[in-house]
Amino acid sequence: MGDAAAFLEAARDAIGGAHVITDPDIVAGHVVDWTGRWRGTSAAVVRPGSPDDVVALVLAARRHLVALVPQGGNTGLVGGSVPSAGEVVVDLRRLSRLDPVDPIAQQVTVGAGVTLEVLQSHARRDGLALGVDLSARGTATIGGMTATNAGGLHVLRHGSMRAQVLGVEAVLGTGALIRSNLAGLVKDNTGYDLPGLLCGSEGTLGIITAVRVRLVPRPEHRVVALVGFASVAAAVAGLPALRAAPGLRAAELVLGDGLLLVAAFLDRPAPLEPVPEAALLVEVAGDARGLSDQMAQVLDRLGNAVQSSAGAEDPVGVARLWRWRDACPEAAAALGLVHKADVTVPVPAVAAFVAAVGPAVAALAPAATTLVYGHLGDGNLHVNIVGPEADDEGPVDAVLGLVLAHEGSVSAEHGIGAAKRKWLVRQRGAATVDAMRAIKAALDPSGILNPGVLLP
Ligand code: FAD
Ligand code: 2HG
Ligand code: ZN
Repeated sequence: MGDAAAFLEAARDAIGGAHVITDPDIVAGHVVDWTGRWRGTSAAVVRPGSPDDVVALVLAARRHLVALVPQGGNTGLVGGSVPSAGEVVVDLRRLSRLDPVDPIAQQVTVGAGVTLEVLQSHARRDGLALGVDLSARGTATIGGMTATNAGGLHVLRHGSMRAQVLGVEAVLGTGALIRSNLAGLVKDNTGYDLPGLLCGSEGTLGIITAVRVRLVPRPEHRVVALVGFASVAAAVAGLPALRAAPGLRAAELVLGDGLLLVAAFLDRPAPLEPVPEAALLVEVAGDARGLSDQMAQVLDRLGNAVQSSAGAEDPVGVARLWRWRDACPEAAAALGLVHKADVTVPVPAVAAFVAAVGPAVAALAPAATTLVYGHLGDGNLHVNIVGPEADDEGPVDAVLGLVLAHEGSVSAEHGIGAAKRKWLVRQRGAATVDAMRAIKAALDPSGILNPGVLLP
């Protein structure tokens, strides 16, 4: 539809030919996602090095009617970062600004292309950390995490990205460069909250170039226990006992078949014997005083509900125990192409939902393997289905139908992407989606930003 050749010429003029990449071998690395489920094609990858570069690219894209897909670490799991219809990929990783941490405000401004891991080691020098953590930390970027409103492992303590983001610098689909609260004011009720709007906008309204985030004190110590329960219902019933611990930072669920799968993947014996129906990875974190006592009290309050447990207080042991949870996505991927459903249901409905998922998938795909793990404290479950062909949406649709029947959400933390567009109206209602369309039309009037994502 657009004039791609004219766009690429304008891009070369604006950001330099070295950053307009058409080499098919390099482009190929940008058009498939982490799961291999989402694939596309593109004529080029452009790599802006400054906000002004991004402005020039967006204006050129408008002029020549060429669609763009913003891309950070390409670890998104809903197909939002790959070009589904020949869009040009905008690789944002050169936006690597890393301002000094403000230790008084406990905030920092970083470029969109900075990875979570780099931000964490930067903040660590001041005894601080970003409150969001996820196992793709070495690759996922702060821009991508903001664009998806990423959640992760510590939401029950610190909230998702939207709770960390105070200010944003972004280039809207109009080509306008906005800087909204990069000073990091905690209170600023002057009109619409654009940083909040860009959080979770999945690259459809603007290209985020930098973010001002709040930081939290980095806990000096962590105490972790992997606790086995006789059932998912027993694990859910244990949540109040966990929440009573002031240092609680994670309550992650892995089912027994998940533990066995990870054991095979890591080539380790199962961590608990007998292997329980359900296990919770519990972390309390803070300064050293009293953490062991907090964990002991948690186990005490859980009482007979605990079938077995394994604990660790030293960094190596803590990391080893965490592998039982954070290796779940890799272990699932090792089985084959994974269909993912990232969902929330109200916490009291988790056990009923988990019980219903396996049969719902098996009814359509009897040979499929279904794995469920996730962030139990948030009611956020990751249903991973291996077996169906890449284009067979039936099993995931069945899972998402169950989610709505349990009054949940079809996307907890990964976003809508390309994967769940058809569910948006059912989830949010036509009037709300119309309002979203009006926002999209105002901020991206030419429809050039991620046109295959989010809105149906
Ligand atoms: P990308 O994948 O590159 O992009 C994601 C979306 O954001 C796309 O729609 C893209 O167009 C848009 N985008 C990217 N950068 C920008 C920008 N600068 N401006 C505007 N739009 C942009 N997610 C969680 O929430 N919690 C988890 O616990 C978690 N764990 C994960 C574990 C593994 C092993 C993997 C592979 C993924 C995991 N994810 C998790 C998903 C993923 O890491 C997050 O969605 C992350 O926020 C994506 O960041 P990214 O830089 O890779 O973004
Ligand atoms: C996690 O919590 C990520 O591990 C990935 O959000 C979820 O693999 C998944 O389905
Ligand atoms: Zn997750």
